Amino acid sequence: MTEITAPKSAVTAEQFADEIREQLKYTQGVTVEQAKPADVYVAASAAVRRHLVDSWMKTQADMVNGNTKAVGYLSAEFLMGKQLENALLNAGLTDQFDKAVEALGFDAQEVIDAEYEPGLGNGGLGRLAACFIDSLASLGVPAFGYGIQYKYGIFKQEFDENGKQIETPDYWLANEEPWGHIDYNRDQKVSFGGEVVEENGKKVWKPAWSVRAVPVDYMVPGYASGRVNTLRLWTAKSYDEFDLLTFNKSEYLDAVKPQVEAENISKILYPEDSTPQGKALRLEQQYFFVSASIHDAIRVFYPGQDKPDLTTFPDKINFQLNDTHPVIGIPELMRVLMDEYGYDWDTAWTITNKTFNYTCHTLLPEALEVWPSKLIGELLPRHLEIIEKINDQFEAELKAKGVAEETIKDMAIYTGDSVRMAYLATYGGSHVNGVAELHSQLLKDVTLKNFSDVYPDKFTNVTNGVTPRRFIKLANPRLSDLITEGLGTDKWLSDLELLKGLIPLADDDEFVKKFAAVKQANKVDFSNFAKRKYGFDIDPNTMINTMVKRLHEYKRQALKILSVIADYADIKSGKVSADDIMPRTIVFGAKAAPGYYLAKQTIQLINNVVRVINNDPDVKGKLNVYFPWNYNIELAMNLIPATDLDEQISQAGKEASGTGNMKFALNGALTVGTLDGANVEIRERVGAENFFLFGMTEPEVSALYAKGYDTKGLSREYYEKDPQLKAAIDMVADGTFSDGDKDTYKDLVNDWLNKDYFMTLADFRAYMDIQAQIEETYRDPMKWSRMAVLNVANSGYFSSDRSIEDYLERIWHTGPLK
Ligand code: GL4
Repeated sequence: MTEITAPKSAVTAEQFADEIREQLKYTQGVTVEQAKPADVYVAASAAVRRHLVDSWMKTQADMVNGNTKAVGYLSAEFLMGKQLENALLNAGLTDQFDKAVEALGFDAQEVIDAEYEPGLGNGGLGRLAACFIDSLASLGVPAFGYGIQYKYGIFKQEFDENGKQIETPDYWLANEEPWGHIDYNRDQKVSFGGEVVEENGKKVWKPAWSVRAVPVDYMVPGYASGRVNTLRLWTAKSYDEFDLLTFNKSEYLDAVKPQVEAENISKILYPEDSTPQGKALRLEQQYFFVSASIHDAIRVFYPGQDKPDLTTFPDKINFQLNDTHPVIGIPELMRVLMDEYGYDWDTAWTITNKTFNYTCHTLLPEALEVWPSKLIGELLPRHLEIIEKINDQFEAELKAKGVAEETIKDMAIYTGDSVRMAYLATYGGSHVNGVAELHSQLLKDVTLKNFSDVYPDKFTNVTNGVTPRRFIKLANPRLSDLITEGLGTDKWLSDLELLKGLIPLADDDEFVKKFAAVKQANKVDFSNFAKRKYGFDIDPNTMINTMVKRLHEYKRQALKILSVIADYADIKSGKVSADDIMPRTIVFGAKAAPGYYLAKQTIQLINNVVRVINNDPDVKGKLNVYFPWNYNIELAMNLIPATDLDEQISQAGKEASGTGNMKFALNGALTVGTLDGANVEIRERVGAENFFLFGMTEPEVSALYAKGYDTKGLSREYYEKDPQLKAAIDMVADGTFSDGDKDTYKDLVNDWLNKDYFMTLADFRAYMDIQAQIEETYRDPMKWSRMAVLNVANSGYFSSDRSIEDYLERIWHTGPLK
């Protein structure tokens, strides 16, 4: 007997069909006969939203009336993915929807597909925020996600005829968006610029201009918790709708200028991942959403109170700073407490310190935001003063602790010229965490070493996780059913460690065969999806070998493509017979930041390797490479369940965690990877024998830097010594992938041979060797599938529910609503 615990609404399919009809008629004004799938999508979304409203209101009321501290997750990015399927699942309406839509004469998948995917994030960091608010709601913890409703999300990626990346704007709000509810009556005023003056011995900020922050609320339904939290994304509106004076002078276009400028603030998501641009508009965005959110939390938790007792604020809500982007919230809360509510500095500091915690998501020094003081001073003069004073206090504290003068200088939050946001966050909040064990350790040992020496108790780790609802249940229904069958319960969806119950089934040939059949069916599905969406002809009987993530040098897509080229070169030169090759389909997915030159060159190279190899009859059916454009969550949800082998091959010590790695392991792909980020913990759990490890370790990387690898051009030695590597690089240089033009990739080749900061060449041999071992293993399908089952069974730890439980215990010290 299988125990089913998934939520199931009492509403029947017939009733749900009626609700959809009602929406179509009374809200959208179309008959069922006139309706298109996109109309039904809007109607069904509105209908399911109605089913969530009561829980949503009750959750809000309980949050304000109860004594359970809430969490405010402040994040510049929430990469939510499509909403309808997830909302149906959590509302217990999936079956009813399928039947209702069919009864109305529509195809359920077509209706689901009509939703346009919002891209309000760059990659892992934004997707993590989405997984976290899903888990908070599913655990019943009162929480707000606070961010920005960008009008334009991450750009749409296209490839031109030369294989170059083209970015086009993603105007995701072009059609009706049924999920966000704009709440004009809960707006906040956010001000900028001007000056600070003294009035009666008090500092008074006289801003020069203000924008109206209007919340757009998204329900965040929990899975089987009965709770629905709120994602509140702010949109910027102008107060000066229209300048009549200017208009009367008949300068019509100038008359709307203030409105256009104000609304610019929430216009566009910055497309850099891990490489921020210090642009004024970005600081405006950060302050805009953080200031609105802080004021919103005060409004929510002290309703109708003119003189609230804000010393209790940290007992009402804790703000998690998702990377450095919202760190301006620290001086903002100080300002609000002192200037708006009259608290003295010390009281304000105590409240602020208890309210904030900071998650660092990187090890790349260039990703830790540093703002020019001049810019902050122009935009937020009062905040700059407060930051200076925080820095003074900090220096005094360090001095009193006996920290050396030199070290104090190194630790400065405010250097005169600039403000270091990571340092401000570390000092200004109660806890700092990294996102995987290795990452947290390196934060303490390297990136924030001085801080960890002085404040060791602030530092902790919370390893990332992913939501099993979206990334197993919705993405991989076949595997979900098999897991439920194998465990005799579907409870694993809210307690992912239950997957451990599958361990004995790895020795059960029948189960392993069923598992292999699931993978095979998923591969066929993906092949059909890729045909439909991209026109690709992917052979589902080949190994599907995937590398999807942002294009960044440290992630080393270059290593993967060089290995493909090396294999190709071996066949072309006759060293290896194509018949001896194990048929493989390599799938890339990656966006490059628009200004990231070498990353864009790498994209161009991959596309041209695709063009050359896929059209070469010598390797046909053996070596195929595809690069579907515009990698997004929809593609991830189709590709991950179909993947046999996942690539996590970053240079050790550079990937903070990774979360794709977790999604793949949970979907029964094997990983080839370095000892980096969460790979370390995945390997520990799934077992070294079920993970393809290769490459230098972090200490080995450091030692090689010390020898001058990148400064003395040591990579060239690897090139000279390894004929296979040399052949591959030569093939890039000689124009094989650029119609004979030797210049196309010269900068890429030059970088490999003279600098190679991320040590692609140094790890090449180890990578080729492990790939040979992978082929051998794959030739034994039962062995491979057994290993894959063990990956699934042992990856339950990587649920974002577990991450949130760790945050609750180590950082937030709160829990579910009573
Ligand atoms: C990132 C890290 O690069 C990535 O390893 C991590 O998994 C993710 C979530 O913690 O955060 N940091 C930045 S910046 N972008 C990311 O995706």
